[in-house]
Parts: sequence; structure tokens; C-alpha cells
Amino acid sequence: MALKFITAEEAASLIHHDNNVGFSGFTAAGCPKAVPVAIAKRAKEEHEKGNPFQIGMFTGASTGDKLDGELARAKAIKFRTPYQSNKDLRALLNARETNYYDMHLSELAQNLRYGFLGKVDIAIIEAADVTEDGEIVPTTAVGISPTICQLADRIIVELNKKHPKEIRGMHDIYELANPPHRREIPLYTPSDRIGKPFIKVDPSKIAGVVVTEEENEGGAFTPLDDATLAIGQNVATFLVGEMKAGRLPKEFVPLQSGVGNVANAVLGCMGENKNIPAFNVYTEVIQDSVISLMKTGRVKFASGCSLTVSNNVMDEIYANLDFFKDKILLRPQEISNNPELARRMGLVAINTALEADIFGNINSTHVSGTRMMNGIGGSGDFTRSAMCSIFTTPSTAKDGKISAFVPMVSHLDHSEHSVKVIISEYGVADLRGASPIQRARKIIDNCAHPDYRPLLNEYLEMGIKGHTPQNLKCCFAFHEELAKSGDMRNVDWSTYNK
Ligand code: 0RQ
Repeated sequence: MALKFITAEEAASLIHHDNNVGFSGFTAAGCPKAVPVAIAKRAKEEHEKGNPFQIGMFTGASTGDKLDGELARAKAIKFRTPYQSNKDLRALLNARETNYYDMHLSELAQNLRYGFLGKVDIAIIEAADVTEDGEIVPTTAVGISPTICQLADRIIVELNKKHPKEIRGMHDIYELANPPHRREIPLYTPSDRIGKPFIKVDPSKIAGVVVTEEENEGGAFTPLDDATLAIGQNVATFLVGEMKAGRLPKEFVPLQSGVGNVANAVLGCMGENKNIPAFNVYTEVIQDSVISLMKTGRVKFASGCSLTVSNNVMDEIYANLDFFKDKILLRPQEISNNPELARRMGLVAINTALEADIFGNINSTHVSGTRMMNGIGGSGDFTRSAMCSIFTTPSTAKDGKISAFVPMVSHLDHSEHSVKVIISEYGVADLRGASPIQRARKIIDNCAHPDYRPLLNEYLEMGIKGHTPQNLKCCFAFHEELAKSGDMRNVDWSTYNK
């Protein structure tokens, strides 16, 4: 069946008010760009005419500015799930002008198949190649693309010529059956191939192909500060200790690490630490540091859901595809983030907290308990199921005015039952096998900023009885003080503990 080539504007005209649209991409990698910009333009034009125009949005995770940013600024989003990190979208959902539903990334595809989230009317997929018999080769992310292609009535392909057709082979597309027909996933090591190198769709569903040469929206990393580097070194030293103690096998286990500067620093420090053998990565986002470590042989193989690298690193990969092609596999997020696989492979999972409480509960999403930052992302998929779940955070934020360690988290994403280790620039709190009071002592002594240690110790010494000495009258004093005076260091327990 011959492919129909259309313009981005023609593609946008196929999308109607109230449609639910599934977009490819996971982070800025692999997202369509030309069609969303055209949809945003159309939304603005309809709004100017007094007509409603808003769509429901399913994506893999966060996306690029040409997708989330453009549609948010055009007020064109009815609802959005899952993880996001765009400042305009964040403002919209915190103003409750868009309904945002934050969920575990591994669950999205199956929840769509189960019909929990409504219909997918149309899928818009960035591709490096598409054939007349319906083989779509994604670009640098897989996300939820196989599922939205399967569920949507129509598919628009954004064929981006910046990505060479030769990346065919870098993806492993495997889809899960719904219960009661689901079986175990036959994947035992990060390099196992279990699916096809393309998404196979019914070609009659492809409503059009938009050819583009849109640049990758690859971000850059800020230079490492001392705290970030210290966190990276503390993680590497902790893992070497685990190996020496026989709690991690000598050949090591695959590593999952979240996104951002801390994750990049952790990987860099692990790469430099020669006591750690060359290792495999089984993660969601493959960042720049993984690629550098691959070149030096420190990372043997990386399985992920997206290749989220800066543009110069992307160019380097494409210029040396022969070297990288057998060392990288991109999978759907229900495979990259699958709890069954995280537990089977015994991952070391490293994710980031906004704040932790002294008993080991983690808030990764809500600033002061109310304002959404990004979302839970894949952190919950991995934390509960990994062999060793680590959370990292700098001990303070905003020049020391905010302590990352508080009496009680203002929002809960990961509970004390799942969190095994917390690491800041000051050190490591190993919470395994520790009671609440033991956990609190370790977190205060090893991770909290020295400015906050006396306040946190005083909190523990208020004479509260019970297994967990949580004082319900003043457990949010740090947050209240921040709202009142702008600095958590000003807490005076006598004003709260009345
Ligand atoms: O503010 O941007 O104004 O400077 O939060 O903090 O330290 O720069 O760290 O960029 O790694 O983000 C948890 C949000 C950390 C992220 C979070 C302020 C701080 C700064 C950012 P500025 P940093 P990062 C991967 C898996 C979700 C869970 C996860 C995240 C800004 O890592 O979204 O790991 N994780 N998922 O000043 C108020 C506090 C604060 C605070 C920091 N306690 N209160 N503000 N900040 N702590 C994601 C995927 O699955 C794709």
C-alpha cells in the first residue's frame, strides 16, 4: 500500500477537539516536532474563532518543548499523563488548568490496553524509517509507541531525516499480552533480544507521513558542582563496599539510574572507580555518561527506553553506528521499566528525591507537598523491585534554606518499605534491617546538612512514644517555617510543640 505524504498542517487538520492523542517519545528523545507545532497553531486559531480545541495527551514520559511546551502555551491540553518536565506545562497543571495524572511509567501501556484511560484516537510517531507494509522504525526512543500504534484508529508518521535509516536494529519491540494470557518475559540479561527491530502496524491505519529534518532537542549538562560530584563518589564507594562484603556479585549487576546531573555524575564516578568491573546498564534513559563509558569499555551494554544524549553525542553515535549498534538496545517502557525484570536481574536502582524524611520515606514529586515538579517517572517501577534501591539528594536546596531531610515528607512517593539506601554529599544511610529510630539516626548523622542536625535530633528527643517517634503536632514545622520566613533553619520547636 503506497504511503501518503502530507504536510504537518494537513496532519494537524486530522486531529479534532477532544481527541485523545498518543505521542511517541520519552524525554525529548524520539518526540514528533513538526506536527505538534502545527496542532498548537491550529488550537490557537480555533480559540481565536471562539471554538474549543483541546486534546488528551499520552506520551512516554517528558517530551521536548515543541510538544509539551507548544501545546501548553496554546492551552491545547485537556489532560496529560505521565511524567513531564516542561516549565509552561508545569505552570498550567499547578494552576489546575490541565488535568495531570502522574503514574508509574511501566504501567501506562498496559493501562491503555486495559481501557483504564480512555480511547487512543490517533498516534503520532517520529520515525527513522517507514515501509509500505507498515514497518515503523522509531528514532531515539520507544516509549509507548507500539501500544498507541496498536490501539489508535489512525497513525501519523513524522519521518525525520536527521535520523539515519541504518539505526534499524537498535530497537527491540516486544509487546505483552493482557491477562490471563500473559507469560513471563523471556529476558534474562540486558543484551537479550526478544522482539522485532520495528513496530509492525496495519498499513491502512497510516493516515499520512510528514517528512521533516527537525533537529534533536538534546539538552546539555551543567558542569558538576562539588555536592553532585561528592554524591557520585559516595555512591561508587558504597557499591564497592557492597561488592567487597559479598552483597553484590563480583561480576556486578545491571545498573538503573534516573535522569539529570546527579545520575550523570554517579555513572561517571562508577566508571572511574576501577574496583567496579565493567558493567551493564538496564535503565530507562541512556545519558551522555553511558556513551562515554562505552567508548572506554567501562560500560559493556546499555538497554534503555530512550537515547537522551546531547546533540554532539548523537552525531558521534551516528558517525560510528557500527561500534554502538551492538551495544545499545531501545525497548518499550513496559519492558525497560518492568518490575518482573528489575527483580529478576537484581538491579541496582539509583533515583532522586526532592526530600526524604528521617524515617526513610521519599518525596520525589511535590515541592512543599503541593506543587508538582515533574512526576514519579520510572523511580517507583525500579525502587520497589530492584535488588538495591538507592535515593540520592543534595542535603539542602536554595542556598541552604531548604533541608532535603525533614521530620515527615510533605508528599509520599516511595515508602520506607521500599527505600534501602539514601545518599547525600555528606554520606550514606544504609537503612536495610534498621528500625525507624535507627534509620533516623543514620539519616541525620550521615546525610543531613550539619546546620540541620541539631534541629532534627531535637525532634527525635521530644519524648514521643511508639515505634516511630513522629510528633504529629510539629512534623511539618520545617515546611511551615519555609512558607512563613523563607528558611527552614528558623524553626523553633517551642512555637510548634504546644
Ligand atoms: O530548583 O531548578 O530552581 O534550581 O528542585 O533540583 O537538585 O537540580 O535536581 O534536576 O535532578 O531534579 C527530584 C525533581 C530533582 C528529579 C528531581 C529544587 C532545586 C532545583 C531541581 P531550580 P536539582 P534534579 C527519572 C526517574 C523524579 C523521580 C525520578 C525528578 C530543582 O530528579 O523529577 O528519579 N525525579 N524518576 O533547588 C523545594 C525541595 C527541593 C527543591 C530540590 N526539597 N524543595 N525545591 N529543589 N529539592 C525520570 C524519568 O523517569 C524520565
